[in-house]
Amino acid sequence: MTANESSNQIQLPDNFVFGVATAAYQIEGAASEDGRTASIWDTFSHTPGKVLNGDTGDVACDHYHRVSSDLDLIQQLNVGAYRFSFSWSRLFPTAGGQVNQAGLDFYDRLIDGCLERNLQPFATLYHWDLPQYLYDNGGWESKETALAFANYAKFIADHFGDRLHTVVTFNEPWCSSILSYLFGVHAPGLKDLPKTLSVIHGQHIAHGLAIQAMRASKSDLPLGIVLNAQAVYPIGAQTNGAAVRHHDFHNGLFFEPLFHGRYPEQAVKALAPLLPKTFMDDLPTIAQPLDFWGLNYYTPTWVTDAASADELYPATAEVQRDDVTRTDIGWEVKADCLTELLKRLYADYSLPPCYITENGAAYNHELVEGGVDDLPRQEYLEQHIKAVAAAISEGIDVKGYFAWSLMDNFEWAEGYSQRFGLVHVDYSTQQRTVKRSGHWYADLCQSHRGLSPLSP
Ligand code: IFM
Repeated sequence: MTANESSNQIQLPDNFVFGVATAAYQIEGAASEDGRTASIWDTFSHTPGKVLNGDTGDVACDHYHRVSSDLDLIQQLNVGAYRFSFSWSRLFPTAGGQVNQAGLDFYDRLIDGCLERNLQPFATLYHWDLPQYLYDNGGWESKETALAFANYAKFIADHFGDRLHTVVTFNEPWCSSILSYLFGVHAPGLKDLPKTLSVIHGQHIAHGLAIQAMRASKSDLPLGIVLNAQAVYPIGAQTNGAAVRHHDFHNGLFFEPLFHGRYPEQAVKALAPLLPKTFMDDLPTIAQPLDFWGLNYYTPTWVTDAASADELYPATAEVQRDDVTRTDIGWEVKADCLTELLKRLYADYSLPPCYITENGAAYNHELVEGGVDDLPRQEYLEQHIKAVAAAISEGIDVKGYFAWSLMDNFEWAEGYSQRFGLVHVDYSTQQRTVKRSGHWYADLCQSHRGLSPLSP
């Protein structure tokens, strides 16, 4: 079946947006250039043993120097939107709020370049790269960081607001709290539950203050947040309780305060002594009305009760199922869970319209005779876009889909070992090659948008 034949079978609303997504630390490089200072990810990746093979984002995809040709590449994929993140420490390299002109010029070039190519710019303020000077001053546990974030957000709305299509405050705050402060996998690499709870809460306050600041600056700029909600399933009927606790902790601690102005009752009961003292008072600041939210989905989560009865709430353990299809990073492929997750979230919470802000697969196919034949990624994307179409046909308001990722990049603790791109990157030459999946996606976007084919 040709790309056009298979993609034509996907029925989506006419105004549905297709895009590709990236994040600053994963692609920009130029880590010490033009005034940028370190973020916690520079510090972490330069700490031996934290990232596979000692990889860092120092050079990454060198996007900082190649922004114009990378935007041409995005345009060739026929997408209508580009989702990227700002590097906070490139724009505000030091405490005190002085903007870095070179950083500003870079993002002006990026955003203007999107508009010149008819790409809607979808911006993210925080994709995990907290300036090191803010971490050293208390990080997300300190209210001062939340206030600095609100000032940064206000600056973005003031300066770029009339050129941006949407802005989200945080990308996957689960990762920048639980994965980073409880599981120790991401920067700053801690394993501390009270700190984790205080970071979750601190990021929520920062989100609320930033939304208020951006609304005051530019009231018609669509604002949201991106959450990597887990599609949680019990591994057997006797573990239903574990699945409920897991959902409450890993999803509820985010969805309930952000959308309903409360924390999940059972979680609060279990964790009360560890919660920040002011957590009830801050809830009205946190629960700001949003214009949309973003869902990042990759794989389902199967859970059971923790092995030891002494484990702290939620006292659950994840289980890897046998005999399932997995991507090269080991994540189970199961597209119907995306449809079910959307339906469950809209049933449980009062949510505004949604974009799928990330979805994609790590497959490490290499360049062979000038091409990359990554059929499994193409199949993954097709199944998941169909799962989105199924949710829409059942009444869920999904406005768009962003493939993760535009190109292979720095995959956090996995370094450069896992390739998520529609475009292959040869890190020794920085040569970009559109993979089979990228050509398929370009065909899909072209037929969806009714564009005439671009010349090669
Ligand atoms: O690479 C990440 C991205 O930064 C956030 N969402 C998940 C992707 C794949 O792990």
